[in-house]
Amino acid sequence: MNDKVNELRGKINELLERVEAFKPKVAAEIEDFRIRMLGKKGEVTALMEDFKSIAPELKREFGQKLNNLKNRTLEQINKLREEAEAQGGAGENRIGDMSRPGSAEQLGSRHPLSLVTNQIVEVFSRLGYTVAEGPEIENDWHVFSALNFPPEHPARDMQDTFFVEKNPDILLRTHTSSIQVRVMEHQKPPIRVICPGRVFRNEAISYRAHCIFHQIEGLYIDEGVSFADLKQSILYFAKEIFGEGATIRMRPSYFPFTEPSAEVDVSCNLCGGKGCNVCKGTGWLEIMGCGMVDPNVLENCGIDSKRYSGFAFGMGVERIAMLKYGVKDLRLYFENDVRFLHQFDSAL
Ligand code: 2U9
Repeated sequence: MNDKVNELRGKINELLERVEAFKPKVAAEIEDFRIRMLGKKGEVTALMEDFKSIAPELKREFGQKLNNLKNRTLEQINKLREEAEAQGGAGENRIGDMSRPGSAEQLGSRHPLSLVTNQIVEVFSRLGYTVAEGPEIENDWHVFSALNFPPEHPARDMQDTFFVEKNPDILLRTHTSSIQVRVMEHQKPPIRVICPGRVFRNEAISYRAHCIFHQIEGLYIDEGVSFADLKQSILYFAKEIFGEGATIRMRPSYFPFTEPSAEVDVSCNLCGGKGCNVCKGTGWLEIMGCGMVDPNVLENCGIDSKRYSGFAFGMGVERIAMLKYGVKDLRLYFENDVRFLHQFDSAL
């Protein structure tokens, strides 16, 4: 008799463990489990039958144990059914096949400014340029004085430049030209560098201006570098970025660090040069400034201006990306709204 009682205790415990450990892969398994446990020929039902023949003094203990087993089994089945419903298995009544590969997480995409920067750097690296970087917090020499800015130039004003702790010698660079100055101070020609980076100007933020923006500048110095080399390099760049059909024109301009200087326009790729609202009817879009490095700048950086000449160019990355992707408001670049960023998922 004792053997029978012990066997019954063991069986109840074993079934309880199975109930707790039951983890269905598909919802149909829940119903199979219910039938196996609580159906007419189920294992819990069979124990209820055994209970009838148990000694009266043990009925109380076993009655409680069996009731507990039956209730736990029902609770577990109901809980699993609810979970299966919540997992969207209502129609098909599926819990989700645990062996199926997980659903793909949405991937991030490259920021349009990074995309354009990488493309520009790649174009110039094909022409033999290497990337150079430099500090964002600079001194007056590398941002202004070495670049031939006169002492009273408006860019040196508090209105235009951020000074660090009101020290007139420590400032946030207003252009990446300071990188090229540092390169020239440390390297002998030939020099061919492309310099991407963040720059800072004390401007009110609007759809077309921001106090932080990105520039890419290039510098090429060697013996016998001419304006014709500059023109060909810029034309190659324009065709690579805006398409084979792109043409350029140069308009005379002025910068303290280049002489002669020019603004570069590319033919409007939207209207094919006929004139539209993007190019304001002119058929041309302004993309960069450039020029032959002023001999004073070469000398300031320890390069013999009688032996060497060079050209330099500079462009705003936000502007190039606006023209390439039709971005209308510059502030979008800094807000990181995923609805904006995901539009560039498939961009190169
Ligand atoms: C050295 C010598 C010369 C870099 C140059 C420009 C012309 C230019 C602007 C374009 C739009 C800046 O982002 S922007 O506002 N840049 O027009 N930059 S030539 O000339 C240099 C640089 C370094 C040592």
